[in-house]
Amino acid sequence: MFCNQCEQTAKGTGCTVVGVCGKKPEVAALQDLLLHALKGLALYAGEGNKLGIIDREMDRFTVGAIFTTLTNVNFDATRFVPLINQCVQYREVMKEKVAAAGGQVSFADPSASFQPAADLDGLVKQGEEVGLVNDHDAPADIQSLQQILVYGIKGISAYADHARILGQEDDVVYAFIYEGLAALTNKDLGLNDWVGLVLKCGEINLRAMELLDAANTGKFGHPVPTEVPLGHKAGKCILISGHDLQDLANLLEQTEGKGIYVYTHGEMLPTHGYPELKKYKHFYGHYGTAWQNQKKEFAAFPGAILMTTNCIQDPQAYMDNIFTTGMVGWPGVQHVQNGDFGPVIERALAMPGFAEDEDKGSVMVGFARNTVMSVAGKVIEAVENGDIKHFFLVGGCDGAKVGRSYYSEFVEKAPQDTVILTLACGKFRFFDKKLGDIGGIPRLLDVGQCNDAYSAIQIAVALADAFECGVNDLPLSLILSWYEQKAVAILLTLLYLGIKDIRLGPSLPAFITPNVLDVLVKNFNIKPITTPDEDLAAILNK
Ligand code: FSO
Ligand code: SF4
Repeated sequence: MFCNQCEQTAKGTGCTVVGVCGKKPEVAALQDLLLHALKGLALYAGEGNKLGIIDREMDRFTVGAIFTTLTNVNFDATRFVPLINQCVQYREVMKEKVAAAGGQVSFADPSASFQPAADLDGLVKQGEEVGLVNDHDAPADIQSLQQILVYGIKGISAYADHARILGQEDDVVYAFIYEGLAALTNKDLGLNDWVGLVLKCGEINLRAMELLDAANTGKFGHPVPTEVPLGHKAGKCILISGHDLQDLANLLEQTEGKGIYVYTHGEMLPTHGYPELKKYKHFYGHYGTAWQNQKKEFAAFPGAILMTTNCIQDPQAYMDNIFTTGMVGWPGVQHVQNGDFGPVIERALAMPGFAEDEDKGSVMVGFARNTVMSVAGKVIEAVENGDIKHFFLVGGCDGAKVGRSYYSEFVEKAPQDTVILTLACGKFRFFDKKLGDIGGIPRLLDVGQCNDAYSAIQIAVALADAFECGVNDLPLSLILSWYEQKAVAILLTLLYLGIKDIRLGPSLPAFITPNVLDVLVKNFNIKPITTPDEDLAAILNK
């Protein structure tokens, strides 16, 4: 196997024996094969698009299938078999439609005519042969850009899948996914073509994130400032993790009146701020911290656990209590489908629950774009009279690396006249710190999940408008932590928007070559994090 798609990749270069995440070589091979099959599908879908032939079911299948290949989503080899077969079926149907309309149906790339083996072992062997890298003969910099594109497309697909579940879709998003995947079969593209595709990936991701923002706020309302208890109530309980709001809504509806309290874990924390979710009295509080602490935290949870999206880890110690849904999978874990969480509820009722109430304080959520913009006047005044000197967006994913303590130290050391905006699971390093306020404006503002990066971008754009300057001219610095492929897509969006001076850590992606990095540094002044003291001094004394 070879996989280098996430930040914790082995030795900073690539997982080759088994994934640091727990991904087995068979699963890596099946994911590679699924992507191979999807490239073949994309060739015909791209032709179909040119002729106005759209197959919405195929589009939805495609983003969901890609979502299964993201880090920490699906570790269950058996789940890839139907996906690979369905992909080829969709390809053949599209091929027929394109042929009937007089379009091009002859492609030399092996992915266009790939036929899946009859069984799992055969598929694994096929996957080992196709591998991850598209064109071994291509120069290293082109391979690097191809990988950035694939990982960016994975991020877009995750957002597009979330958005389409709530009824928000756009042809341009699907069309780009096909365009990008099909491009990977083209050996004639030069460096500039690949740079163009990578930036277009950022542009399309902005649209995908906009759709998701519209989906979440349209269905559940704009988040409002909300105090979330970190303790618990005596009684039966369910813990929900991942990012999917519709799954949470279904769970809340199905648990109402059953004497079960629902708690969030990890990236589900910001959901407490949505009016249509917080209305449920039994939607009580937040339990635990970020994804990489789940083994310890889940093992101690006295109820059922539902994993809706990434990031799942090996659940051996609580196998009977955990359930997956959507694209998530782990061999042997019960998978519940179609929003029917009966088995999860049954398990929660059979488990002891919390014996007594415990107060562990609280945190505030709900500072997404609508809330922040509603106090824009106050914020602008505070900047103009010097009460707020600088904004930091300290956002991104968390992970297990020691170097990630940089982010908590950065927030602790940020001067009193600065405001910290945060999003995604990296916030758990400092989410419960009491940073106080500046004239009633909290110094720590939780914008939401990594899925809410659009909201943070909108806040920055609104501030730039108010100050009649560009985003790069604002007293705002982005201090980002990355882990997996959604973060790659967000980073590409920020580059597409021309955002400069981003500080990125805890380490730079293994799939970026020195030359590609050089282009990023020259054009966007992107830089690796150093130490909190050094970076704070450099930013504030500029
Ligand atoms: Fe974290 Fe995992 Fe949200 Fe990521 S839970 S690490 S970018 O998958 O999704 O922030
Ligand atoms: Fe390794 Fe990350 Fe790939 Fe898992 S997802 S196999 S940890 S690079």
